[in-house]
Formats: sequence, structure tokens, C-alpha cells
Amino acid sequence: MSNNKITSHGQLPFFILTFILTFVMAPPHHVGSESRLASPSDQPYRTSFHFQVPKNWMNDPNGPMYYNGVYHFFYQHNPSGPLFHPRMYWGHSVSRDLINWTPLDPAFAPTEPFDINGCWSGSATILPGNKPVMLYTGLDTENCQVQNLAVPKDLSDPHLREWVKHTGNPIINVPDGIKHDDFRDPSTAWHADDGKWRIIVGSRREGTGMAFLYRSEDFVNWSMWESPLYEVAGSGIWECPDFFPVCVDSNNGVDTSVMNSRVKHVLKMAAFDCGRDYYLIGNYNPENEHFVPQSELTLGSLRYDYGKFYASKSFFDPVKNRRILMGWVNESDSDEDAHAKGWSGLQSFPRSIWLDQNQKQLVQWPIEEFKMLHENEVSFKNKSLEAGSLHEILGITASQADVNVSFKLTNLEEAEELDLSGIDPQVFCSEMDASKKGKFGPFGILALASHDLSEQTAISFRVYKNNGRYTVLMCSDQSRSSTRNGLDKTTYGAFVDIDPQQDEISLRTLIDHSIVESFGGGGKTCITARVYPTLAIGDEAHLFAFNYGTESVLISELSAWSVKKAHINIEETNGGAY
Ligand code: DQQ
Repeated sequence: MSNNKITSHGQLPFFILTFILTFVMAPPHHVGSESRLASPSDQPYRTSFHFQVPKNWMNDPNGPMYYNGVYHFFYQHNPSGPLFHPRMYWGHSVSRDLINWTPLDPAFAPTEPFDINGCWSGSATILPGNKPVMLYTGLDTENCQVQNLAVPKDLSDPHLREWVKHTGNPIINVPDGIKHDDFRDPSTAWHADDGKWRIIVGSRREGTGMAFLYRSEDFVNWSMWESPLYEVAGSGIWECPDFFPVCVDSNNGVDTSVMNSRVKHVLKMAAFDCGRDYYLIGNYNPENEHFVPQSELTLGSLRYDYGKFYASKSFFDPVKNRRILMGWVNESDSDEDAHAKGWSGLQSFPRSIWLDQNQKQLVQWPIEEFKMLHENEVSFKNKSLEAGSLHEILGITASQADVNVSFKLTNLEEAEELDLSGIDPQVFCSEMDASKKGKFGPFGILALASHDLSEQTAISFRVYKNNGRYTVLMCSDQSRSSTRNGLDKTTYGAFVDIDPQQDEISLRTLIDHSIVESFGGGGKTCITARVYPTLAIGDEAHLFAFNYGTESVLISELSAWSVKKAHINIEETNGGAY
């Protein structure tokens, strides 16, 4: 086990605030007042192709799975108000294409002694014979976090609308020596040659974050393994752990139980104290239950997303042999704003996820089905962006768009010398906001920009050299994304592990009214931001490519599309999108 230190960062005071408001101040069983659902003209921040609920609160993705032609997506939901409340339900929607979603009644409500105070996060497993089962955390009568099992009532119902909670619940209780509220979020199960199923559950002992490992032959009786699958001193509680294999020689995904010499394993943990989803890549041996990561967990470790993205979950899609990832994208506005909007929370656009060829990190890319929403393509090639220039991308709806651009740098020897080792890229991006000129950079795009540029979200790159090697930095600057005050306008930043001598610097950005989801370096570095423009709304939003550096850069290729509105969670009498 690693003893590596990871300390609380306090980057997202939201988590602390939420914790205090919900667990300390909220009376038990109180649920928020029924929220007002404003008319569409009052709703500039509702999205068009990101998963969200018509009203009230949504947080973590739960139990995503594919079953008999239908994708199922469940989510943490407070059906009584637009703020978090511990007495969670599992919202449920279904889709045939992962783009359009039909809402169903909640799959789980807090009704039984083993979940009466909340049905918290969990995961799906498809058992042999094509039988889905669900494991989830219940908050019992004493607010203890226990693990529960549920199965669909009728496997012939393509929607799997009704779920039956196992009468023997809870199937796993809080381990000795662990606090009653530090034990949650069972993973998807995997099995090894010995026929035993395994799951992990997030926890902590004192400040040591960990994933407890459990094994079972029948999915009902579970025994805790002698040591956690992994633990890291100082990392605080781990929520929503995920553990899955990735192919070393292919971008295809594999089922969670695949184990051979052609896979490595990924352990993901949502580190509550800093509100970040970190992952480790390593080797797993089911005989001794050792997981040996390639690197230790630190604050600078690999993350799925260096912006707003938490408590994610992946699943294997057997239709297209891929692994798909979705994460909760929280609001950056206030509780008062949540009441005014009547809703809170988005899910990231579904991403395919695979191991990079260099085996050092994962790569993510919006699922290919997104293409069905594309219209009005505009594209051009080989346009030079001179120092200080701005080029508007016209002909698309800039508030609802997909833009994919590649930048080519010549004269790289002119790059500024700067040693960025040991530098926190987010801090660097905050200090070097998009208005600060360098040589190569900042260049990139301005999303959701007002015509006078008083509002803009800049997603940009800077390139430096040190001892003959180049470092590429990607920033997402929200400091000018809205003229409103009282928003979290944290600037995000991360390195992109590419060599600009060999590779062009690519940026793909999904823009959807109040979310800007960016994929740098072909999906090696992802940054998601929530923004709340007041001017750059609807037709008043503009999109620009820009170069504020003193060296020119070449746009070798740019394609941008308007994106059609998907049918997401709209009740329709004709059966809707589904
Ligand atoms: N959200 C759930 C918990 C989980 C947390 C409660 C992560 O199960 O640990 O809504 O955001």
C-alpha cells in the first residue's frame, strides 16, 4: 500500500458547504419546498444535449448499463427540491442511442429500514444469463451506510421500470472500526477464474482513503478481503470508486471481468475533500488481490477532467465494444439561483474512454452518436492567426455547438523558456489569464462570447520550452464568462502530454448554453466548466478563434457544427424520443 500524501485542497468550497447544510443544519427527513419550473424564456442555462432533469436536484450518475437494446441511466435525485438532500432517490431514464432519453419513475425510493434515509450511489452488474442486478448504498434507520441489492421485477420489461429490493438487505454492513457514515458507493462487480465476484466500496479510516474489497460466490453473501484493494494515507474519504480493465493495444473497451495480459486496470476514486475524480493505472492480480499502480496518488495525479466533474461512473457497452464514462457536472451558481432555476446539476456528455498508446494515461472522446445532432457544418483549412488576432466562426449557433480545431506551430524554437516542473497548472492558468500575452499563447477559442467580448470563456493553450523539451498547457478561463457576481469563476488548467514538434495541438469543445466541455490533445486532457452568461445567450452568443500570443499560429483545420436539441427527459404522449 502506498503511503503517499494527498492533502485537502479546498478548491471546491461547495462540498464543504453542501456537507454543512445537509448533514449538520438540515433537520432529518426535511425535504426542500417544491421548486418553481420557470418558463423556457426564463431558462437561459438549460442545456440542449447534456443529460439533465426537468426540475429539482440531480448529482451522481448511478448504475449505467445496457440491457436488451436499451441503455439505462440512473442518477442521484432529490425529487422535492433543487438542492441536495440526503434522502436521495434513484432517478431513471432510458435511451436507444445515449443521446435522446425518456424519463421513467424513480427506480428506488427510500422506503425500507435499510434505505429509509436515502438511496445513495451504486452500480449495475450484468450476471451470467443476461441478468442485471444493482448494488447501492442505503442510509438505514440509524443513518448507517449499508450496501443493498436489488433486481428488476420483470426482465421482460424492456424499460426495467420496477426494481425489487432484496429481502435480506443489507447484504454488507459497515466494517469494524469504520465510522457509520464513511462506507459507500459499491462498484460494478467483476469475477475471476475462481468464479468469485468482487466489488469495491469507498471508505476511509481516520484520514486514509480506501476502497474495501469484498468477494462473493452468490452475489448475496459477501466477505471482506483481508486488506483494501488500495488505500492512500491523507487522501480523505473515497466516494464512487470504479475499477475496470483497459486494453493495452486497442481503443476498444472490455467487460469489467476481462483479465489477461492484454489489459491493465484503472482504479478511480472520487476524492471528496478536494472534489476531484482521480485515477491510477496499474496491474491487478486477482489471486492475491494486489493492485499495483504505475504511479502514486498525489494532488497532481491524473484526473478524468480538470474542471467541474465528479463522482463519475463508467460501464462497458457491448453494442460497440467500448467503455463509456459519465460524470456529474455541478452548478457554479448559488442556492438562491438553484431555487430561481428550479433545477441543479448536469451530466457530462457521454465519453468513450480508452488507454493511450503510451499506456501512461486514458483518452476520452465524445461518443460517436453525437454526430446525429450535427447540422450546418462550417470548416476551413490553413488559416494563419497572426499575433493578437481574433477570427469569428460564423454560420453556426454558437450557444449550442461542437467545434474541433487543430493548431500548428512553426518556429517552435522561438517558444519562451520556462521550467514548469513542480508548477500547479491550475494556479499558473489563473495567474496567466487569457489576457496575458506570451509568445506561443494564449491561443484557442472564445466560447459563449458577447459581441463586445465583455463575456467570454477562453479555452486556450500556451507552449513553453525547457532544455529542448516542450510543455503544452491547457487553460479554461471562466473569469469573464459572466458579468454576474456570486458565481464560482475558478480558472482551470492542466498539462497536455503531447510534443508540439510532432503533433498539432487539437481542441474539441462542446458548447451547450451553460456548459463548456473541452477535449485537448485528442482527448488527453479534458476540462469542463459551468458558465452563466447574461449577454452571450442564444443568438447573441458568438464563437471566435483567437491568438493573443506574439507568435503567429496556423489553424491547419477547423470544423464547427450547430448542434440540434436532443430529446432529453421530456414526457411525450407518443412515447417520446424513445
Ligand atoms: N453522492 C452520493 C453518495 C456519494 C456522493 C449521495 C458523491 O453515495 O458518495 O448523493 O457525490
